[in-house]
Amino acid sequence: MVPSLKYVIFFFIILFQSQIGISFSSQDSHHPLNSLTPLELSEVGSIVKSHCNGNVSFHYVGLDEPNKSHILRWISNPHSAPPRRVLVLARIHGATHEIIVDLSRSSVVSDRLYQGNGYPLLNIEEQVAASSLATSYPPFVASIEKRGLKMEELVCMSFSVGWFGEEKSRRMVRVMCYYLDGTVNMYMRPVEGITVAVDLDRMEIIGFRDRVVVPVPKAQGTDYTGSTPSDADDEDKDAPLCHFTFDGHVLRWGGWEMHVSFDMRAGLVISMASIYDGERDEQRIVMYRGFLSELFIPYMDLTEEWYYRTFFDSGELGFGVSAVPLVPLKDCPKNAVFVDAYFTSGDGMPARTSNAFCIFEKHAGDITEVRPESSLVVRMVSAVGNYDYIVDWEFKQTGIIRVTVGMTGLLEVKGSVYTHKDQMHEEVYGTILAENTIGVNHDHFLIFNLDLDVDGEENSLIKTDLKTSRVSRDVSLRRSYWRAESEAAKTESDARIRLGSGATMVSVVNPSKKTKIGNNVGYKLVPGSVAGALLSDDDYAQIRGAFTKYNVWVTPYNKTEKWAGGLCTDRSHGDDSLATWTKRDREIENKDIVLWYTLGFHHVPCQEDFPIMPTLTESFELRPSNFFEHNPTLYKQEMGMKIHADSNFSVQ
Ligand SMILES: *[C@@H]1O[C@H](CO)[C@@H](O)[C@H](O)[C@H]1NC(C)=O
Ligand SMILES: *[C@@H]1O[C@H](CO)[C@@H](O)[C@H](O)[C@H]1NC(C)=O
Ligand SMILES: *[C@@H]1O[C@H](CO)[C@@H](O)[C@H](O)[C@H]1NC(C)=O
Ligand SMILES: *[C@@H]1O[C@H](CO)[C@@H](O)[C@H](O)[C@H]1NC(C)=O
Ligand SMILES: [Cu+2]
Repeated sequence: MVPSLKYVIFFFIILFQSQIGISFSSQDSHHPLNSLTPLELSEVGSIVKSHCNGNVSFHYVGLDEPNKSHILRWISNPHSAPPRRVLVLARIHGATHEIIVDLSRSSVVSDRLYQGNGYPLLNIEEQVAASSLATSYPPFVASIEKRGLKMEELVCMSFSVGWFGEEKSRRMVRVMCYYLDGTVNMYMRPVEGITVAVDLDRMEIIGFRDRVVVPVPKAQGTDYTGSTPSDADDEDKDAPLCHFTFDGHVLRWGGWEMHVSFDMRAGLVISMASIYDGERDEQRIVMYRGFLSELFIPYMDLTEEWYYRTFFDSGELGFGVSAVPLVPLKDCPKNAVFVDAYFTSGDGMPARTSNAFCIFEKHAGDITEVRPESSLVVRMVSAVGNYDYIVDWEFKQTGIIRVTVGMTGLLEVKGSVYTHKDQMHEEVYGTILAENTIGVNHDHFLIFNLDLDVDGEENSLIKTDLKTSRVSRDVSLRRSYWRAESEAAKTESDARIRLGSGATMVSVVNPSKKTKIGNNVGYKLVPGSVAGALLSDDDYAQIRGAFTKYNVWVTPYNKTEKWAGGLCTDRSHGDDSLATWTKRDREIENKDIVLWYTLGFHHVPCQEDFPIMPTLTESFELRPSNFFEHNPTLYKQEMGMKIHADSNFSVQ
């Protein structure tokens, strides 16, 4: 949520990286969905700089992905590779530009002024620059002195400020400072009561208010030791060596084959995941694309210094940029393979996050028919401000895809005058966790973009309701039973689903493919925590985060509809978002469709979350449902490991 020390450290990594230069050779494969290499990023940087005579700041650089039809054509004919194009969101003379660079032609092919509301991701450099303005601003210095605090013990950070109905908003942040002086755990000692607003384009302070003096929480009891050895270590002792192959992008394991890439906004992107069906002797596509589209974290405190905290961690800060280097044995088990990631920093130079992903085979405790089930995990950890999100994409031999999000880290706490619950006679918007420390209530909503192509592109969403029926005496001695009533969603409005109340099940089927005994081939969504939005529809935060209103949405595939909170999310008005796109109520039956799923929960902090939160884990699954003729692992056992040698689907 909030730029953290890690950001500051990152900043140095970037500086360091720009010195090293870019001698990395790209991987052997030339898959059109491959992550942008440092060489390509560097080339994009110089093409854009010369295109606009230098004065440009970079906010997003990512693959302008080729049309799906072109990718599918390329699979059968590797000579028809689509052009390698890159989307750049840049700020030039106070305006946002959407620039497309064609790397095959080394030129800018289009440069469009972004006309919508909202601004692109904040880059790290401007966040650092804005934060450092406060400490040299005389009124701010006076406020710190008034509180009896030492300037040199302050660490300041920039917070995005949301949108509250104003017609035209400028790019700005608010700077919030924390006090070290005896703790390494800076988030635990907020300096409350002071508001510093910074205009990012002019890089100057445009607002200052010292409203109220609140005691800074004590340092005592806020420290924790960051490194605890992973409990995964023990269970790995007898782990066999890797059974997967990975050429830098294409991952093959246990019949699964997929493409793994990195985007500075989304982080990990899984493409073209297919699974070998031994019975049909065929590699069958399941998911064309899967990634975390947005994270929305609104806080519930109405005071002047807090009300605006309604963060969009992906669209405002970048979930990929916030990836932290994974530490072997601590963050990933010993059989893991690590992958570096590259992104563009604000000045257009490539920057590296080493060990941004790890890939490993996991031998789970889950037992399927007495056989231990193993799976393959692709992991990334993003430290978006105070929280660490651990995202695992796990692929099982049973055909199940499980996505797990672990959350740990530090709460964003608020300083308070109270030292005991009995003193509180006004609303504090949270829980008192320690003396002078309130953990403010908030939500975490993570929305995934899941372009399922179950055995081909044309799919339908099936809603199944379990309904109780009464039974009359002349039919049976039973008085009731339940039956499954299924219906295909015809248009987008049929596919907006609130889970959790009643027995609704959701699956994606291929209406033109059936099993031998006649069921439609499909995959079902097994949801995890299904918290829904509690804010009113007309609350500005909720207008921007309206995708939280339903747990499930379906859209027809459209490659520009990627980001649930819109392309330019910072200060957005909610008019370019999943909730507005679906108002067109397009047809989605027997079409190439995208399933959107929101994993969410409400967080009422408790004392055990202080000073560091024990990992909270939530997950969901995509599970084959009449996709195979029977349990696919049984067939694999019979066939031995034939699967491996034979998988010959796509690439290179
Ligand atoms: C990609 O598809 C869109 C819409 O279907 C089309 O307008 C566009 O020309 C296509 N682009 C390329 C490079 O084929
Ligand atoms: C670059 O643009 C900014 C904002 O428009 C302006 O303040 C600055 O003076 C420009 N710098 C140069 C070197 O042109
Ligand atoms: C794709 O989505 C964008 C944004 O919603 C829309 O403007 C565009 O018309 C859509 N394209 C197609 C081919 O439907
Ligand atoms: C794998 O692909 C190669 C080259 O396209 C082809 O010659 C070979 O027969 C394929 N093998 C299988 C098992 O499909
Ligand atoms: Cu939380």
